[in-house]
Parts: sequence; C-alpha cells; structure tokens
Amino acid sequence: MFASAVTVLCFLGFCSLHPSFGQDCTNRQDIQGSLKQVQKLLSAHEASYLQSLRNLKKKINLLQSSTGKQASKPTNSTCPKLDTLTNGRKLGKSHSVGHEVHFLCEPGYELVGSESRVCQESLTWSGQQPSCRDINECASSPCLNGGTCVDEVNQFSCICAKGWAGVTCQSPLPTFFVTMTNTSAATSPDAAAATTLPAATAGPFVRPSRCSTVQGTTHCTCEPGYTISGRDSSICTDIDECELFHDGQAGRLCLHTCVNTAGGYRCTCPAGYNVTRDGRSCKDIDECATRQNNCTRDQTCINTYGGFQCVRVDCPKIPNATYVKTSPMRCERNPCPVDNKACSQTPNSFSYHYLAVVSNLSAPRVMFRVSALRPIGDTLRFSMLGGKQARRHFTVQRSDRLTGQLMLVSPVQGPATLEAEVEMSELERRVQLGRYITKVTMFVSQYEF
Ligand SMILES: [Ca+2]
Ligand SMILES: [Ca+2]
Repeated sequence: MFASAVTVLCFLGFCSLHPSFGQDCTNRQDIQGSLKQVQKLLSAHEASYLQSLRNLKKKINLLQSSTGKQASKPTNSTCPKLDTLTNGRKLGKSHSVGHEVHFLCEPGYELVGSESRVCQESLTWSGQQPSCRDINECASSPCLNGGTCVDEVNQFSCICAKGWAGVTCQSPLPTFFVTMTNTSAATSPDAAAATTLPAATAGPFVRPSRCSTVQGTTHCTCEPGYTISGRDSSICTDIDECELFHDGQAGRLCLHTCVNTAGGYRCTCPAGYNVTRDGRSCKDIDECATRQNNCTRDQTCINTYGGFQCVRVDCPKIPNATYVKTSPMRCERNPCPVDNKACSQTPNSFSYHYLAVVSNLSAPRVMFRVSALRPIGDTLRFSMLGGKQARRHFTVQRSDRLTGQLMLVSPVQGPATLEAEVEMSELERRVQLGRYITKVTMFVSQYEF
C-alpha cells in the first residue's frame, strides 16, 4: 500500500511541475479521482499510525505498572547478617532470598555444622551456624614409648618419657653414666643426683642447652642440629635428620643411605660409588680410568655403574670359515676359497660392543645403531639374533635406509648382563652379498643411579 501511495504522489508532482503538459492533465475528473484515492490512502495510514501509537502507549503503561510493583516490594528482602567464622571463612556475599553461602575452615580445623546455608523466603537462613574445630592430631596416639601428645593447630608435639627423644619419642637416648666421686657419695642418694646432670650431658648426641631468663621467663636454645625434645629444657638432643626428612616433600635427603651423626648427618654410597660434591648424590667410580681395576693385558676394562668388567674378545670358531682379529673389538673372516659357498655364507665380520646402563632404564629407547658405510648391494636388511632373554628386552628397527637400531623395549632390573646380536645383511637382486654381526653386551647396574 505504501509503495502505491508513493507512485500516486509522483504522478501529481509531475503534473504540477510541467504545466505545458496541461492538455494531458486537464481532465479534472481524473485529478479528483486521484486525489480521492490519495486521501483514502492517507486516512488508512493515519488509522494504522494511531493504532501503533495506542499499542505503544499500552506497552509503556504495562512496563510502568510492573516496575512500580517491584519498587513497591518491601526493601528488606535479605536475610540477617551471618556471624564471621573463626578460623575459617565464608564464601558468598549476597544475603538475598534464594542465595547461598558456603563455609570453609582453615587447614588444621574441621567444620562442625552446616557447610552451606540458603537465605529462605522467610528471611531466615537454612541450617545451623557452623564453627571450625581444631582437628585433634593426638587422636591417633602418635607419641611412642609413653610420650604425652600435645595437640597444636595443624600439628602436635610429644613430651617424651625419660630416656626417649625424637619427634614421636622414637629414639632411645644414650644411657647416662653416673660418675661417682667416692664411695661415700654412692651411698648418699642426694650426692648421686647432684652428679647426674653434668655426666648426662656429656654424650655426643646429648648436649646442654643455653638458657637465659628474661623477665622471669626462661628461654633455652640448642646448638645447630640439636633440639629440646623432652620435658627437661636443660638438655638438647641430636635431631635425627634421616628420620625427620625420610621421604620428605623436598625429596630424599640422600640418594642412597642417610647416616645420622651427632649434630648433623651424612650420606653414604654403595661400593663402587663416591659421594658427590653436594654430599647427597652418588657418582660411579671409573675404575678403568683410575687404574683401580685388575684387568690383564689381553683384556679390555669396561667401566660399569658401581663396578667394572674385564672383557676379552675371542674370535668365533665357526665351521667352513676362519676369523682374524683386526682390532680389539672386531673379527673379520679370512678370504674364502673360490667357489666355497658354505664359507661365503658365513658372517663377514663380528663386532663387539659393551654398554653400561643403570637399572630400570626407561623404555623404549635406542641403545645402539648399526650403519653400512659403503653399501655395495641394492638392499640392506637388519634383524636380531639371540635368545629369548634378548627378545624380551630388545627389538631391531630400521631408522633410515642405511641404519638399523637396537631398541630397549622393556626396562631391565639390575644387576644383570644382557646380550643381543644385530645382523645386517647386504643383498643385490635378492642375492646375499655379505653378513655383518654386531654383538652388544649390556651391563645393568644394581642401582638406578
Ligand atoms: Ca643428627
Ligand atoms: Ca664403575
């Protein structure tokens, strides 16, 4: 309808702007008819416009009344303020109807009461006001040998019975020797008691504490590595660092063995290892480099983790062929007589390799690579020879056209010695040109370091 109204208005404009075309527009009746039509259209527009306005007015009224209702609601639609949680905290700030708040206790405390509360329509909170209760670390009776447990926030302490020390009173204190000055003193209990303390504090794991009294309160301190663990604050006992940091979060104190000493501790390593400079770790001793081995002249010393091996390569005895040692770790076949097919099918060479690895080495990993330097055939094949044990731990794969690799496929628990043989065969139009054997011996250490 709108489009047609525009057309009619254009037509009228055309008549008024171009009076020279008067003869075409002279028919008054036509003009009257057109004007009537336009009038009709305008009336229809006016009606629809008014209707739209009425609708808009209605909507505005509706909106006004609904917002008015909300505003007129009681402003006090929140629940009363909640008490703060001692040693805990409240999650959620809104106290309006339908909203929820949650409660959390600090470490070392447990929540008693409602974990969460909802602000109800009745403007009251659901559930009970919670509280944070100190967890009783003494509940599991951690103090040993008659020690008394004192519950503290997130921890406990033990008051040890006489003769015991340590965090959980687990360590016996060294026996105290009473020095008797004379026979008369021995018969007098008072005199004996008087001599007990200096003698008791003489042992290396027990030292006297240094005490000072400030404003009537006595404070006692110990030398580094010592602590007051008993009821008697005049005695300091050695801290057993090995026990205290056993399987600690920061890792073990020592890689191998921790030895507690008076006022400290030290790490020790198994035979064949030295303690590293940091005092914690163990480093293998290279017996081959330091001449701490007893290998003979015709043997080769192979350094292993935690020890060494003396190995001697003897060329294999195989029917139809003879081998000669061309280097300490390699044997090559002597030339075969012409047309001796049995000889030409035997391996051209045997190479020997020794690897030293630690126990439980993660797998899979490449242990060794065999490559053809100057291949003469058109094909190289790599395969594994050897027994069941070798097949359980190793596999041979091709890594590129000229290289095969010996892969460790499952970790080996040491101490162990594993052997694997990798065969590389060279072919030309499927005819074998040569076979080359590499024997790999792997010495697996007892420890994982
Ligand atoms: Ca110590
Ligand atoms: Ca070694």
